[in-house]
Amino acid sequence: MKTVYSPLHHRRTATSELDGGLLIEPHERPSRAETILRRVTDQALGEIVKPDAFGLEPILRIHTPKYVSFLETCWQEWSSAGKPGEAIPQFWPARGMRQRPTSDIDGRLGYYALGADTSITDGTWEAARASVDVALTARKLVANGERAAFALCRPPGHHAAADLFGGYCFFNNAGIVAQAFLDQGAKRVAILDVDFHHGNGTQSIFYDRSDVLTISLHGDPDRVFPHFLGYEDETGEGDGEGYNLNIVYPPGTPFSQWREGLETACRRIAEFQPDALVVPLGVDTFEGDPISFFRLKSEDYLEVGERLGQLGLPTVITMEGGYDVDAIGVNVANVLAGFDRSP
Ligand code: SP5
Ligand code: ZN
Repeated sequence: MKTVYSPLHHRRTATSELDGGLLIEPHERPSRAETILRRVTDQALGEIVKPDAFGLEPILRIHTPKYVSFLETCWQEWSSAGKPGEAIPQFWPARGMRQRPTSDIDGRLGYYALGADTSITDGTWEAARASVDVALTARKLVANGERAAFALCRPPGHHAAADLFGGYCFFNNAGIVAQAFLDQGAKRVAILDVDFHHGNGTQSIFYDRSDVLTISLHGDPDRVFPHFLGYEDETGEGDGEGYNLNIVYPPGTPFSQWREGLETACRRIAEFQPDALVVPLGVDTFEGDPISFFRLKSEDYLEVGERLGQLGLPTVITMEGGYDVDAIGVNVANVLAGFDRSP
């Protein structure tokens, strides 16, 4: 399948992530995308395509105008306030607090943040915009008849909600693609999130809707980020009741166990009869991932791709997490190759 890629991802080159009480080099780094690009090129999996520009309109179908303009101006406000480092949120509207500040950048930053793992830097806006364009270009390829397309998105998107950034995400690329399918005439779209972490942003965006089925397979949030969402009793609300499915796993989960959830997910999708499928793909399920706790092996990703392909749906795959940079290229390319070889 074709891969959509933009070198503008390099504009997202943060230097600090708060982890274990230290500011470390972020796990979500530019070499991730470069390693994937090299592998899909070397394996000749398909043409590498540059993105078209889609503007803000499809983003504003998912994200609030205030959030979008905050992201656009945050770095400028932060740096012109004379702050020496990257914009890292420190203060939140925690329990018992009430107001929403409109002036001070620390107050606004905390309002729109879901965690302190993600800084805002010079170039973050440009890279996040380009990442959406990559995703929407992959969608257009599929709408124009490709069986599937791979959006090599960076930064990732599935933790970003309508007005929240964090978990290394700013715009919900997969959600924007799903909404674009609907806006172009699809009746139903399924999103199957196979990243190690719960797709909290995607779940929250579509939680009260029955036109988008959201499914996420992930590490038990009682033990791991995003901590406060992603439990199995979250099944949707209102019209969306029954249209969200969370499948959680404990530390040490091997592929033999993980694939049972994939099978459950695929059966639910087939029953839903969507017009299109979006797959937020993280390979942080890999046994060597530095921040995760599943035990998938490189060859397992071939079978993951093959099972996704067997659904027989027009499919957009968006890149999410995966932090073992040495293995990320092989693992992602295996998913794509597995998909392509499925009948
Ligand atoms: C897109 C995606 O995969 N985002 C994940 C964001 C996770 N951020 C919190 C990471 C906390 C890492 N703690 C690491 C402990 C390492 N021993
Ligand atoms: Zn992840």
